[in-house]
Amino acid sequence: MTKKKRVFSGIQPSGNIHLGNYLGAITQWVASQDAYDNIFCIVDLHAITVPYEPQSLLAKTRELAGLYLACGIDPQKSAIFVQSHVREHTELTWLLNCLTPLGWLERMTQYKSKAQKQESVGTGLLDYPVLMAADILLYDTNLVPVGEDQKQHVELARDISQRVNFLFGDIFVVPEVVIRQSGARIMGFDNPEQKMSKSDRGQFHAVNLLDDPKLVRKTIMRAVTDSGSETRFAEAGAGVLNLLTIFEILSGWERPRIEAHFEGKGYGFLKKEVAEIVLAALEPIQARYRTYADDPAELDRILKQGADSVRPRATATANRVKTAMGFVLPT
Ligand code: AQP
Repeated sequence: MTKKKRVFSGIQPSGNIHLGNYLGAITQWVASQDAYDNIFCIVDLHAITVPYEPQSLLAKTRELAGLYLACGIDPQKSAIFVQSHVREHTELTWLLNCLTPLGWLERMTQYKSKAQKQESVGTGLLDYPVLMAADILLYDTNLVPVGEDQKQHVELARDISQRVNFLFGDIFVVPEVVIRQSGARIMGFDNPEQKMSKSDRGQFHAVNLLDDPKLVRKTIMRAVTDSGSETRFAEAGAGVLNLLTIFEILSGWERPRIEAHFEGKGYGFLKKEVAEIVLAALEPIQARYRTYADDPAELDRILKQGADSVRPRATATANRVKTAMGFVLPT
């Protein structure tokens, strides 16, 4: 029997989890559960790279764990754990820091755009991709399913792994990025030129997975579109394309069927249909989420089980790297 490929990915507990996170990342994870050996992380150490409130980090970490489960990540099939519960993530980050040229980090587009928004930029923000490389490389990861915005960071993890392999021998598996063909970049409903993002505070910018159904409907019905009537994928403006893409992923329909369904019906109908399909997807997620939110002890048990299951592999990788780099390991 061939060994299953390993998948690793994560989300920051840094705000409300939105449709972009769900469609761009989580749906891919759920779909990969039977075919691959999966590790899904709640990347709390990444969430402190920009100003944050400790109380919010605490609450959002638990909320995200409940949402992973509610969205269909099955702890019998996939490890779910909190990044800071496995200390080797920070240890490997330091080792990789000392091998990563500064220029590689300064080129990262997410760093440049996030740094512009901060009065004072913490070193952690620049170092974010090295921590992400450590996350991925610790587990001999083959595949990293992410949204389009994280592609550059996974490519950097590849560059770092290849550099370390060149300098110290064959240590790391070189990971590959997995981006879905459609839906890798869900756009803001209030501005379809900008990706849907947790840090955007616009009232009708995003649909969050735990939003009240009335707000979900209102946000989608107010989605910015052009003033035309085009509903074909190839010809649609950014706002309409975003709505069509959301419908495509959630319905599982082929494009010709979608185009025939919406032809000549106007944008009001499109928005209504998208709102219905989004609400139908969110309803079971919200119901399952409530059962986990009501049982924090069970959530803690699952997170501990996840961390305990991945830790031996992380320790083995960190020791392999340290040995190759000339460290004396403790006896
Ligand atoms: N708009 C999006 N469309 C598709 N995928 C997306 N992802 C994020 N936004 C979209 C994917 O979701 C996963 C988790 O994201 P994250 O929390 O680790 O990082 P992020 O990109 O910083 O999330 P946000 O929502 O964009 O927050 P901020 O406000 O920090 O900018 C990743 O796989 C990501 O690609």
